[in-house]
Formats: sequence, C-alpha cells, structure tokens
Amino acid sequence: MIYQIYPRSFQDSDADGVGDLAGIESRLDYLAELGIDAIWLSPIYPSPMADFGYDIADYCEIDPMFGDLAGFDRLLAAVHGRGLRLLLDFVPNHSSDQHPWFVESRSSRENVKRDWYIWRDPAPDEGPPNNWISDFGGSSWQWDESTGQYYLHAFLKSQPDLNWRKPEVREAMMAVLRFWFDRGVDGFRIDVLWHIIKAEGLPDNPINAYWTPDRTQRDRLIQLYSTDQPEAHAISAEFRALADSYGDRLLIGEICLPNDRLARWYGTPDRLQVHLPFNFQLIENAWDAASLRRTIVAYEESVPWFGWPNWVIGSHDAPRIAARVGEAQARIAAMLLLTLRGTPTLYQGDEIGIGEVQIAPDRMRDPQHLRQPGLGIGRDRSRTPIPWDESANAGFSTVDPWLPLNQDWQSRNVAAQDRSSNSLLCLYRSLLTLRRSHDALAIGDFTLVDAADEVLAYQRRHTDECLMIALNLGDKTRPLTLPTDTCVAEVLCSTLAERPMDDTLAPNEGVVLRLREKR
Ligand code: TEU
Repeated sequence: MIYQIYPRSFQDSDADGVGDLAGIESRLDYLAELGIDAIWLSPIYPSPMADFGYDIADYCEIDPMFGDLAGFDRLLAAVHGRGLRLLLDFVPNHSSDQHPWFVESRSSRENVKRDWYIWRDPAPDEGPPNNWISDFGGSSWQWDESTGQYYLHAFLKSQPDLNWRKPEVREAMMAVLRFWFDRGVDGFRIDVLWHIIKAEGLPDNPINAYWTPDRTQRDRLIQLYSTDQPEAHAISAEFRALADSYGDRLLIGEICLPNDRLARWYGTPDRLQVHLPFNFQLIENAWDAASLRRTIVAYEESVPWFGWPNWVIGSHDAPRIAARVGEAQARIAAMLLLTLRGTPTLYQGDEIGIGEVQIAPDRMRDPQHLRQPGLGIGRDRSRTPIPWDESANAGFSTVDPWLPLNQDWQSRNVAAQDRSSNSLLCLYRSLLTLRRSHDALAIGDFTLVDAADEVLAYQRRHTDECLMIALNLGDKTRPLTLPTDTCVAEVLCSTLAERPMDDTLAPNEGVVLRLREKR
C-alpha cells in the first residue's frame, strides 16, 4: 500500500506551523505499524508555494521550510531502515515562474531558454493565441509586456508550462530524475503526466456542449488538444526506461482519463510506460453498490494483461472520503480499498476518518478555490493538519498550524483511535495485516459475486484459497448470499465490532470471509 503524505500537514518539528521532513521522520514508527509499504511525498522542493509546492523553483533542492538535502538523506535512510520505500512527486509539466529557467526564458526573445517554455504571438485580435482555459480558471495564456508575447500555463500564471518538444528540456528533466534516483529514491508520482505535450499548432479546444455554470471554467472546453497527446506516451516510455535502468523503481502517473485512454499509459509489453496510471474512480464514483460494481468490472476489464491495477480513494485534491460517504461507510470504503485487486493508495488522515472540516473564509489558502469561489472546489478541507493527540495544536505543532485542525480533533486523533480497538485506525491496521498474510488479497484473482441489493460482493482467489468480501453499502440488514456449494470457513474481518452470527450483513457492515466447499 502507498501512503500519501502532504508534507505541510503531517508533522511540524520546528514551530512554524508547517510540517517538515524531520517531522515525518519522527512519525515513521506510526506508518510502519500501520502496515504501509511505501510513502509518496507531495512536493518538498523550493517553491514560492503559490500552489503549495506544485510550483517548483529548483527541482534538485529541498525548500528550507521542509529541511535540507542532508535531512532528506536522513529521512530516506530512516524510511529504508524500516523496510519502507520513498516516492517523490515529480512535476514535469510546469515549473514556478521563479525557476531560473523561466526567469531566463522571459528575459528576452533571443534568450537560449526562450523556447524551454511555450511562447506565442497574440492572435490577430491581440488576444490570447487560442481559447484554452486554465485548470484554475481564466485563459491559459499570460501576456508578457516586456517581450510582447504570451506564455502558456495549464494551471496558475505562476506555473508556466515547460516545452517538452525541446530536447534540452527533456535532458534537463531526465537529469532531475537521475539526481533523485542516484540518491536512492524508490520512484515517483508524476504530476499531470497526460498534460506534458500539447498538439502541434496549438489548435482551439472544442466547446463542451454539456457545460453548466456549476462546473469549473476548465470544463467549458474539452481538453482535446491540450492533453493526452501521442508524443507524451513516448516521453512516459523514456521515464520508464530510465527507472528500469536503476532496477526496482516505481513510476505512478497522475492521469485523469477514461479507462480506455488511461490503460494506454501502461504502454506495451515491449515498451512499457508507468507501472501505475492512477485510477481515481473511487473518488468520483457514486457511492452505491450497483454503480461501484459496474465501475470495478469496467476498470478490471480495461487493465492490460501485463499491467497491474490500482485504486485511490482520497488525495490532497479531492474531498475527504469520510465527508463524502459518512462515518459508517468510511469503514466500508477502507475494506473496499484494501480488498480490491491492485495497489491501494491511502491519503493521510483518511485512516482516522477525518470528515468535513469547516474553514473560515479568511483562512482559506487554496488558489483553486480563491480563483473560482462558490463552486465548492476548495482543496484546503483535505489538507488540514493531522491531529496526533489531545495536546495543544493536536501534537502537530507547538504553534497555530497553517490551516485549522478538524473541529473534532480532541476526540478524532491518532492517539485516541490507537487506544480504541474498534476505531477506524485499528480497522485499517487489521485490514493491512490481513492483506499481508493472504496472497488471495494481495495478488489473487478478482471475480464479482451475485449479491442482494445494496451489497457489493466479490471473491479473491489464489491457489486453493478463496476469500469473499461482502460490503453492505446501505443502512438496512441484508442477506449474505454465498456462492452455491460453499460455506464460511472463517470470518477473517468485519467492519463492526460484533458481527451477527447468521447469514446476514448488518447495516453498513463489511466482511472478509474465507470460504470452503460444502462437503
Ligand atoms: O493535480 C492535477 C489535477 O488534475 C487537478 O487540477 C485536479 O483536477 C484538481 O485539483 C481537482 O480538484 C495536480 C496536483 O495534484 C495538484 O495539487 C496541483 O495543483 C496540480 O497538479 C498542478 O500541479
């Protein structure tokens, strides 16, 4: 299992209200005990923090807010010392406008780095070169007065897009990957991988006829020419070749596309791309058994035979799972995430079920929200600090944290859940232990099983072991139907403290059962 750490909000060690590397190091025992395999760190590089680290000013350094390279090496050694892996966030699509490459690029039209970024003359009407809209709202083009051209930015104007058609850019970025691989990093999550190349000629994107004003400005257009270009797949294959040259390293692609197009990012058997194109469908899917069933089957069918599936249920960009499905179903979500076939990614804080967090308007920091208020797309609510215990500032910091804590932190914190054997945290630990001790869960086949309404049921099989998972997505008691000629050999886990001793599922109950043939 991959555990995503949002470094600003994990643990502060130097009393500035923002988390840091030494803080993470001090909490590694917690992660090891939870039973994770790898940590993915959101960006820790020098950054003006306009997009909280996704605007990078130096790809090969650590922001002083988080520590320094020596501290990073210590953290990496400590992670490895516990038998865990460390993945970094690689942000190839754009840099910060403070990156020396961009500073040079915008200095004059003749600068050697001018076309390291995407500069264009205005359209005949003096407006932007095309109709593209930034993910954070407004035109994707920013006018530069002193050199009389526009530059492209898929996100903030302080995040100019790099020009991946330029060989020098590719070489510089490959050197970045080598820098971290040489230090011993186990892999990368690659930010907006499907964005990195734009269609030749930068044609206008088509209008989305289904757009309504409750959706983001970005969705006014279909991102046909600005994303998912064939040339980006070639670059993805180059990343993989480099990673493979180092041996056992992992590449995850952050890619938001439908199944058929997502699957292409695995590459082909003779030219592999990323190991795991992130699968965000559990984040987006309606929370009901029938549609989850369809989603899971369609995704399973789309994964090529040489590829390995993965599931993500939360992130620093998405609403909290517990806020979305509620306290009772957050336990079902945990069981689903950890029993599906494929690598699960868990976002920090979801293991204690942090739900909706109220953030006063004057404390909101996310540029996505601040630029398009009123749409409910703010990401701050998923980025609040981890409440560790009942002490001041929840043990996260000795000072007021950069974002407020979850309102219920005095009861919902790691220490409290550690003490209560019935907590969500303990359920996560049990499920992770189960996953480790049963190959059927870790690597077994997946088959859907017929089930009552509102129940999602499937089997996982490996050699002679057959496990069945049954999840009651509703709040009524439901029959627990076993496949013909089988009976329960053992109840390996229930999401509830007391499981009814009959062939039913209690409201909001999920179970992992070991089946055997009836004799
Ligand atoms: O996110 C890319 C991305 O797809 C987001 O725009 C997403 O659609 C949105 O946040 C959903 O609410 C990555 C990072 O994860 C995000 O934090 C960055 O802001 C973004 O790239 C730019 O680097």
